[in-house]
Amino acid sequence: MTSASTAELGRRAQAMLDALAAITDEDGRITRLYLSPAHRRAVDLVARWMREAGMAVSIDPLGTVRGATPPGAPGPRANRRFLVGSHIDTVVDAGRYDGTLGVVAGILAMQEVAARGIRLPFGVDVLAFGDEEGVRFPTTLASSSAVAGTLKPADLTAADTDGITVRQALADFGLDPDRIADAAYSRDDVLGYLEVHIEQGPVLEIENLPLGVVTSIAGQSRFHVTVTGDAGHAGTVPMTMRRDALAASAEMMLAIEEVARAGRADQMVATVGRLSLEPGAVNVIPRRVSFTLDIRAESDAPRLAAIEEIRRRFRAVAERRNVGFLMDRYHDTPTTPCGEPIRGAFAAAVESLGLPVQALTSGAGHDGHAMHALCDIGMLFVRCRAGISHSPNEYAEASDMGLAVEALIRALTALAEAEGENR
Ligand code: HGY
Ligand code: MN
Ligand code: MN
Repeated sequence: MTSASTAELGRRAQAMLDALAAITDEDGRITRLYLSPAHRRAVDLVARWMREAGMAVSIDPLGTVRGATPPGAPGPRANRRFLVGSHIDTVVDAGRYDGTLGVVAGILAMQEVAARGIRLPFGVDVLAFGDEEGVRFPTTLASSSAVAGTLKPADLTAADTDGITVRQALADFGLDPDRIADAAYSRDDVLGYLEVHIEQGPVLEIENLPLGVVTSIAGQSRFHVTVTGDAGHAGTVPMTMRRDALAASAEMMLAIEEVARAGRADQMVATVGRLSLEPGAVNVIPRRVSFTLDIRAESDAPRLAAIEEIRRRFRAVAERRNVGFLMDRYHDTPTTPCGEPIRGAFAAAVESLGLPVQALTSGAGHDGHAMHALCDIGMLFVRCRAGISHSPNEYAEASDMGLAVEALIRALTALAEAEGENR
């Protein structure tokens, strides 16, 4: 059987990513939010690719597209499966590689395994998740949590800014929100989860390496913060008598930045990504401000300590300025390790390509956070230009992507060989 070269695999990956990038709900930029019309079109395209790759395709109750290879070669694990995947939802004005590369790499890898006549001793499901970014709804990782069996019906009550709940959006998408339990795999059936993803950071480019093996995914906490003061006439209320919710929020945001900067040694980062205020008139003192806080660090203790320090500083600002505030945590994921045997299989695959094995942590969150509740996870990072992501300037070389597909194939065959020793 002819093997596609890594250059050919890279070309194929780039063409598929370009086709997905054309599917957006906003002209001129890539925006494909969970359960949106663009997500529906992307689901249909990915399902077609999986069928063309010879996989049995299904859409689960959370909208995850699943492509299943036939069971493995006869043996003790023929009916168990490795899961390979990532997400096809995006942020607003996104790049074309974040998430989609992991789905495309999975499809190309399985197509190539079949073309080479490789009989793995286990099955493989390729999964295209729809809610990794958590941009439309105040949830995140809903579709991979459902696969892992940790999503609760109450999680479907989260509503987007138009007041549409996840439950309603699932029904509008043609899915049955009462069947989320059907999305869950049984632990006994799953051998592990593998994800290929762009690094979204600068390390591989600095080290001049195309691939890296992930050791852990940074934990993250997300909050809605609401600050309440008094509206008032911009021309008549003296500065010393104001309860200005926006000025107070500005001081709180600088406190967030100070606390995060102090946590540099723990790779701490904190971001206020969304802000809204009321009433929003040029000559009215803002009465109410809402903003989001996303805080992460390489390990859990410093992140949790920083949250308490931020809460303490918010309290001091609120008292001094006589405003009220609420700090509502709506997402919290612990630091997630990438374990053996998958991490070792990715390392062996990278070495077999004649490349040094660069281990690195992930500051970005991934579906692996959720999948770790079900099984061991492993991630392979692909170099991306200047580490840029969540931006239309996101870019990965086709040759690096081709190496990643080949490394995924070799990681699965390494896991098969390891499997052979267990017979
Ligand atoms: O926010 C993250 O880290 C991921 O891209 N959703
Ligand atoms: Mn991603
Ligand atoms: Mn992302």
